Amino acid sequence: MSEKPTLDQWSAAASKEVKGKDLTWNTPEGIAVKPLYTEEDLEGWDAGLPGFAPFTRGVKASMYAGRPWTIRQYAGFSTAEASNAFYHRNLKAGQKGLSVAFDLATHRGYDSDHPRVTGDVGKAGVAIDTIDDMKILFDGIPLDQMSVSMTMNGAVIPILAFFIVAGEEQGVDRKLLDGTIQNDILKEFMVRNTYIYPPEPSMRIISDIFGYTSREMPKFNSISISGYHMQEAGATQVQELAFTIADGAEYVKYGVASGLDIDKFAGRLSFFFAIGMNFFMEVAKLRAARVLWHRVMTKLGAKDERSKMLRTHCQTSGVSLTEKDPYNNVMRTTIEAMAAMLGGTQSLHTNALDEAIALPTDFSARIARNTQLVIQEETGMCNVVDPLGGSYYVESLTKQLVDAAWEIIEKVEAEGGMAKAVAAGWPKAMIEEASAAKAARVDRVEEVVVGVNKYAKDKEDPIDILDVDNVAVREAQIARINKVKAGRDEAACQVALDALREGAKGKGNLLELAVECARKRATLGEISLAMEDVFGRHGTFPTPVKGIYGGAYGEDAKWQGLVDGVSSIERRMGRKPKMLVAKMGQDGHDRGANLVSSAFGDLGFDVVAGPLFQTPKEAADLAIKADVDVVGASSLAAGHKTLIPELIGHLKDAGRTDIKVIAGGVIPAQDYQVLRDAGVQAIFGPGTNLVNAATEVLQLLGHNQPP
Ligand code: 2CP
Repeated sequence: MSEKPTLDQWSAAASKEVKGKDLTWNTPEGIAVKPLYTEEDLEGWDAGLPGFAPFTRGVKASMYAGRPWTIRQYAGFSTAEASNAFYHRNLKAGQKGLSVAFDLATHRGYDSDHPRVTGDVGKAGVAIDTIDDMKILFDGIPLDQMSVSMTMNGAVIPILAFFIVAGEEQGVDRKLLDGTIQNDILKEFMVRNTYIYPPEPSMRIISDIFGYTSREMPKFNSISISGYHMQEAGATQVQELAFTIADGAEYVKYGVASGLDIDKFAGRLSFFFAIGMNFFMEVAKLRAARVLWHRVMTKLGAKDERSKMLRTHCQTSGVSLTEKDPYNNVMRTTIEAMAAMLGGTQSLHTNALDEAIALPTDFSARIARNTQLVIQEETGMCNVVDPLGGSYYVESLTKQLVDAAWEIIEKVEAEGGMAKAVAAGWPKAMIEEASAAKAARVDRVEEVVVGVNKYAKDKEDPIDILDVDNVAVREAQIARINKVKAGRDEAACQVALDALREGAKGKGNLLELAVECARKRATLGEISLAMEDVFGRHGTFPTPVKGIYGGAYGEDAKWQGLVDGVSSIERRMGRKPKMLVAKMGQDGHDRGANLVSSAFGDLGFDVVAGPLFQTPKEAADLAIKADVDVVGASSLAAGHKTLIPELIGHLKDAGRTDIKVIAGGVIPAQDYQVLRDAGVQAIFGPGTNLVNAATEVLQLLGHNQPP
């Protein structure tokens, strides 16, 4: 019998094959992934069994062998009628749970008739202004039988109140309402930006919702603690994991401080993670998350095992999708969906292939949904619980992620918890640094994106995408708001709103008070404003990170050529070229804007990072006041065709046609001509290489010798 080879022998053989090249892969998380894992890597690690603490291998003993995860596609289109029809079609085609996407006006607590939201109504989700909209949204969908997830954070009180009253008016006892509300404000302050109120009252709102739902809606998940948006904003998997678990710990502490018994509400806390392209890392991340949550909740004093069990929704990664060569997105989403299921998710959204540029069409939504159906029903993958359990690599990675995330969680704890850390700003800064570093890796082709920075097609064929006529949607919404207001008992409505306002000043349960407002037909904007009168509206200024993007280029000749170009413009103008990076409308997605600010700042531009949520007039006024040479309008939420032409109009009215306007973000090729006709001088779609973009901007500023 031949002798068993040793690890040293393997190492020598591998090294010989690759002529001594180091095969270690250093991931962005700072984890050194070896080319081989063996049982030696599992020392001191026991993954246990599924259904038993700490649930490393899954929260249920039988997992998908007993019941597969919920196919829950996130969707919302323009009006309640259109969305309702879409939900019915999807449920008929095999979807199992609903997940509502609201438009940004609704997220930010504005009715559709508010002047700040002209570009946002019905874009990127459904507009909900009144209880009537909510009733139409769920028409023919029995709310005691269908679990409904609602992605709402800022205007969480009126939306949940409308949902409860829509149930009441369907004859459904709220004890039977099943579903989830996102209700996760800490990550809004960190990365997603659809907050309304300042942090303290926002945290009170969450405790009030925990209090009300644990008492009145025992089947309802009161929060979806979300790391998804962190990864979308550029966080590494370790950052996503650590900050999400730390957010969860903070909510539990607030709930307990508000007088709730931990085991009365913790069993209904749920989570939400992004699943990107680093396949095994994502599988390990979900397993590590369950270990970490069990540890945290034990420390916080939970006794019931259900309070310590991390149940999660997952969504395949939006930022991993590309506008270029878009059918590659089907493969990306399939791989990500497999990572989510092998990690043991409870519920999953698979992105449609066109989601890098628009809301899905029926065609693309069908492929996305069928991706999950094929995995569930054709592959046999669901029949074995945690099939990657025991993999040396996956188990070792799980352990490494637990350890790496725990370090960050302990740092957060040492500094007084996540609310304090968010206020101090360092988690956001860490994520933005990771984001800038990633952008540089992709632009420098150190990270491959097939069809974008490698193997690109010579000519792209535009695909059919969905376009929403938001003028028509807005008019229809305004008509319904007026109808609801005309038909209500005005005095009774005002009494309910006054009671909510008083409750905000004192200690009343805000959700309970808002349910009464919804019954009396108060609008979403009115309910939000009653609280805003007391709490105020929160605003922030971006603080772009410095030196990370540029630092990655170092002495690179092309980069240095651009730096010299900026210097030559500076000599000619007697000052640095100046750019306003503008975010208009209620679109809080600031990853693109922050990246542009960082990269152009590193090149030597004087960058004015404009505040979020400006109107086109406010952005034009700021551009003129700051006397910029160029305005870069960043749009990631489909408001560009309304907002950017308006901005140009205001500059023109002020006689400042010399200020150049460029546009970037999620702008489909189909919209380029409209924008060019309006006067936009350069357009940068998703996946733009920032060095190439800067070359074009320098040319616009008269620097005609591109490096
Ligand atoms: C599950 N069950 C089982 C088994 N598996 N029973 C026996 N054997 C099994 N093997 C039971 C569960 O205990 C539960 O009953 C019921 O079946 C439903 O299962 P679940 O696992 O709770 O699934 P779910 O109802 O779909 O709930 C999943 C989550 C929930 C994760 C807990 O919070 C959720 O659906 N979240 C979705 C969030 C979402 O859609 N977010 C959209 C984000 P019991 O309840 O009686 O125990 S939008 C994203 C965009 C990008 C944005 O945010 O902007």
